[in-house]
Amino acid sequence: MRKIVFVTGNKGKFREAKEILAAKDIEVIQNNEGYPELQEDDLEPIAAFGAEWAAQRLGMPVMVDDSGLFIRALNGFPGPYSAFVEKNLGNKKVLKLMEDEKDRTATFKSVIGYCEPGKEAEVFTGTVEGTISFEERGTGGFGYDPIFDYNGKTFGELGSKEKNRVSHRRRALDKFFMWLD
Ligand code: ITT
Repeated sequence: MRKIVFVTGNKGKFREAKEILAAKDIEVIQNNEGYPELQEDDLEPIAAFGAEWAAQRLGMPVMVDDSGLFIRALNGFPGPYSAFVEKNLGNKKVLKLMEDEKDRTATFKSVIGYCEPGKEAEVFTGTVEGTISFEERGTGGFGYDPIFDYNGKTFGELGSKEKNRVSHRRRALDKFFMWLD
């Protein structure tokens, strides 16, 4: 079985990746020592740099997942600042920012960076389109899941099985797996 170290401090991301990759005979091991996150508008260079940095440091095949929520009416905010905004503002304040907005479309994006020591990183992007709900709904998932509405249910209401079938992370991991194969 292939072993990959997943460098992330986010338990929700790790749990989902583990569930998705278990079906593919890949064992993922969590490492929460972090990596330097570049300040960029796009997630791809952040994931590529992080994966290369961590692979060099750990001497093992490494994956990282840089993700974020891009809200159209807010010109893509919080985007690459999603972790900071979640920690310091939270879902209620994001909903407040969206109070008067009619266009509620948003994109969840996940970029998997993968790197083997001495090689260059590969990146795999997955997105899913939805809308920002008017209130938090559901207790499943993590982070922005209670305010991300996908076809009438938030990711917080969907349950992990259903979310993992359609999510941005699933789509990025599918591309990664096809490449590994
Ligand atoms: P690591 O960098 O340690 O992996 P992080 O939580 O800091 O963890 P990011 O920098 O990629 O991760 O920030 C992404 C933010 O978006 C963070 O607040 C996540 O909780 C949130 N997020 C990412 N994927 C999500 C998902 O599937 N559902 C809900 N929120 C998500």
